[in-house]
Amino acid sequence: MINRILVANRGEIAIRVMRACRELGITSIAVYSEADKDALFAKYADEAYFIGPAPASESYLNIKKIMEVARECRADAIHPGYGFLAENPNFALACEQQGIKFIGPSSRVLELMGNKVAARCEMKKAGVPVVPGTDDCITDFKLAVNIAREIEYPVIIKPAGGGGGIGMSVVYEEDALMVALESSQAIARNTFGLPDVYIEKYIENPRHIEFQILGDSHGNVIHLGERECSIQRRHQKLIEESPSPALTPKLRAEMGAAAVRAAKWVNYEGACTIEFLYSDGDFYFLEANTRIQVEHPVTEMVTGIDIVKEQIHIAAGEKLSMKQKDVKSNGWVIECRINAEDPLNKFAPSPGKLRGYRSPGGIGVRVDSGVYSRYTIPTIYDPMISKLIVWGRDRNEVIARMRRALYEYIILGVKTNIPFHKAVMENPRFIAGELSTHFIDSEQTILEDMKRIIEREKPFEDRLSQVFDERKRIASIAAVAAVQQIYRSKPET
Ligand code: MV4
Repeated sequence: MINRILVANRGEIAIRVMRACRELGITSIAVYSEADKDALFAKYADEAYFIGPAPASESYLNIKKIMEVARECRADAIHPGYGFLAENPNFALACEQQGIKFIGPSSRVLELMGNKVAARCEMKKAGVPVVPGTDDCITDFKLAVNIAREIEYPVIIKPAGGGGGIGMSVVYEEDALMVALESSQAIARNTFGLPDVYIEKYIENPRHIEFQILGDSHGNVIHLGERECSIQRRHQKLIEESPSPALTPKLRAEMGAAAVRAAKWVNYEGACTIEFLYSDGDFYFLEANTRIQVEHPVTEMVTGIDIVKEQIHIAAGEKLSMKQKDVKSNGWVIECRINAEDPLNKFAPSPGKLRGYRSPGGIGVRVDSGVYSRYTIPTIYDPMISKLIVWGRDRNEVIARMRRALYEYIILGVKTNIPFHKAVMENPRFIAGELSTHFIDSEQTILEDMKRIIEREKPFEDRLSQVFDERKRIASIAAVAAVQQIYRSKPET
């Protein structure tokens, strides 16, 4: 039985986990840093403990301190959220040793999947398609030359120690291989403490399609369908959707079966994501994410399944509450990540005080957030304000609804990427479902569209700033009035 869960994370994901706890009658316990004294998650929790200074290394990454609190407050289990310690085998091991249930896979699986060369190797053995490439780390330059010749240029060099694009380098010809290898190894050594790199055939214009997996401690594994996350910037996902416009039922079944095979092969317990590159009807295993992901609500909204609750049931040793045939995808879902960043200044972080805040609502709209009106977004952590997740019966309806919701969203005091999302929701290629991981770079008009949208909204924003004055109490009414005026002055299409 799990009665008390310590949430070793902050922000919206901490609240997301605590909401599941509340529905299950479980006591939620927050840990918070100096920078999060006013944060919503620390107030939402049933209990909250201060764990240290603002830098994550001294608080949210401090295994010793968090385990100390977990012992003192008699937590049965720890939910790590995403980021921070979520995929740290040492943290999972510390939990295992102290008899506190880590809500996630075993330290052994974290270790295995954390090494991308080992993961690739296991997936090959499991019969999951991988990109042509090396089965081992590159030990010498001659070997690298031979392998690259065999798989043919372009190739991509990747660090074994980490995903996320850091230290990756695309090589188009043999002359550039040596320099690229050395630079990747240097970056890998510095960032992951492991210089090992490996080589794969470079897939030029792929889509990123990932499958949500649930596995219980009795060996049952199912998938909850896919999410397409092709719209990214610098390896940061900005928009995710389900289903993927690229998949046919046949491909979905094949990729889903491969993802289930992958998880079964390592006896996966908990929720995880199997990432694939997809191009021209072919798909290749990329990485396994051994945690709850930022974009998990997309799957929740399209299947109706509460993934965090399932994680908790699985951690308690229960069997999955549904079988593969019970999983049904209904309609279409899009998620936009709303960040405090300046879209006209290369999306530089723009933290600060939210002088006015009103989130959208209505049918089919979900907002997962850790902020509130007049809250100051700390500079020291990532600048995500919220995730706006919208459901529609089909893709056209969900796009129209997302646009509607984006225009209802009032955020004053910090710059946000909402204009970017508005521009994408009216982009012809996006509307046609023609996505790829190079979408943002290849759509030249998005920047111009954003500028036009921002210009158009300036007068309303100035007026809104006045009515959101702290002494006034009519902010919501003003917001609704402004929405109508802004939304109606759409571009002449
Ligand atoms: C690739 C690739 C093309 N070919 N591997 C980037 C982050 C990491 N998760 C894997 N990444 C890629 N690996 C091969 N063999 C292209 C990318 C890639 C990418 C992947 C998913 C989403 C966005 C991306 C943006 C640029 C490159």
